[in-house]
Amino acid sequence: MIKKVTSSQQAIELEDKYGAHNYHPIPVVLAKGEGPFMWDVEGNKYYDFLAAYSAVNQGHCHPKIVEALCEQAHTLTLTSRAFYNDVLGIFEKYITEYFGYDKVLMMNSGAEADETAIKLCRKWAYKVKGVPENQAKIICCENNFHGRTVTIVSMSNDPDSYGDYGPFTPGFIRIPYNDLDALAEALKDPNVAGFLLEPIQGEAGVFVPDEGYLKKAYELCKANNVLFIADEIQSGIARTGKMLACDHENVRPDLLLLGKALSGGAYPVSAVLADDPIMLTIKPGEHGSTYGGNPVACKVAMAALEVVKEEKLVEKSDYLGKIFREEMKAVKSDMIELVRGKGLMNAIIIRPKNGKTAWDVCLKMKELGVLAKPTHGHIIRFTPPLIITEAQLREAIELIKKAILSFE
Ligand code: IF1
Repeated sequence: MIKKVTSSQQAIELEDKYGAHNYHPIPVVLAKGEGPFMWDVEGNKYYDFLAAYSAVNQGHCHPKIVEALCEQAHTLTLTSRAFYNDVLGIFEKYITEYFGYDKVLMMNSGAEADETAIKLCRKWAYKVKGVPENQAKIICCENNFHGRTVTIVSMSNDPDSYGDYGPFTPGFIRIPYNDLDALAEALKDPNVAGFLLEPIQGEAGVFVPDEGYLKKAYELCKANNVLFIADEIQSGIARTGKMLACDHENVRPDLLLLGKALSGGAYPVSAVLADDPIMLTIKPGEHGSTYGGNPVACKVAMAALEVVKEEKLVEKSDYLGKIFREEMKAVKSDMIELVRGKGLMNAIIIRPKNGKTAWDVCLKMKELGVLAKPTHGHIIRFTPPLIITEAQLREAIELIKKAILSFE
């Protein structure tokens, strides 16, 4: 059995031969991570400016999170929910007080959190709002990304996400993002039970809605007895310079979806938070998951959330994000079409030049020691771990500038 790859090339060949071809990664093979850094098989060091799409906000292999993982892994890893255990209730109290909700339903992946929210919303529609059976509708947004299950891609307008995966789940109304008139119109349908959105669209390329959009959208939903469902799986946990992106407008979602950095990149953990009138519509045996809320997941997530507060990641994300956008906006290159974002959730829209694209910029960045990856061809997302220091951020910014200016 191969115990360790001897080269990056060998690792790439193994994946090509034995793994599904459902990704096209940047050609780098990582072997170690620590804080804002990763090292490849040959020992080259990189700034990680993706942070696993904002799952590693606390930095790679954070000692406190790894310690929590290891300690519980040596004690009790999984009981299933057929029985109680001595960790879940403690964590449920911790996370519901942390975010200010009555209850939490623990799952594993972000997609499972979205699926859970869709089921909770429909259950609430029939049991509380009084929508006729099987008539509940959920409003979603153009260019959304909520995961990759068949029901979730039923909401998608991205052919890469939904292509050849039909037949699709009915009951979704898709409207333009950041468009209150479209929302008001869609809300006229009495069978609408929920509005599911990303407070900042991540995969769409860090699309920040107009100031006031979230607040007004929330108010429109309340006026029509419709649940406001915030998918904060990417935008949450201090990423945008607030604990939640909804906090920028003091909006308290009826359903709050968390994942990714909820566990600091150490373990798959996701959660849906809601108050009793919504959460208690699901009765025993009506939803669940083998690993959902397992003792390791809970200990890891508790440590990951403590790190956010102890290391003041909300304040750091806000302060460092302003530096990033200011520095990148000052770059004199016609390859930079637009710089946008909030906190350390940013993106640069790249204007192709002499046939060079965002992909070429990312390859050059890799050469210089910074890792990021384009989305939708021409947009590069920059989401470094929030524990990066100002000095490290400024060093990485110089390397990013150098990569872009190398095409001048
Ligand atoms: C991949 C994208 C980002 C998410 C939001 C739910 C989920 C995600 C707002 C589902 C997951 C991940 C999926 C990952 C790459 C990454 C991604 F490029 F796919 F679209 F971040 F933008 N809600 N996003 O961003 O969470 O089930 O993955 O835990 O598919 O490679 P998950």
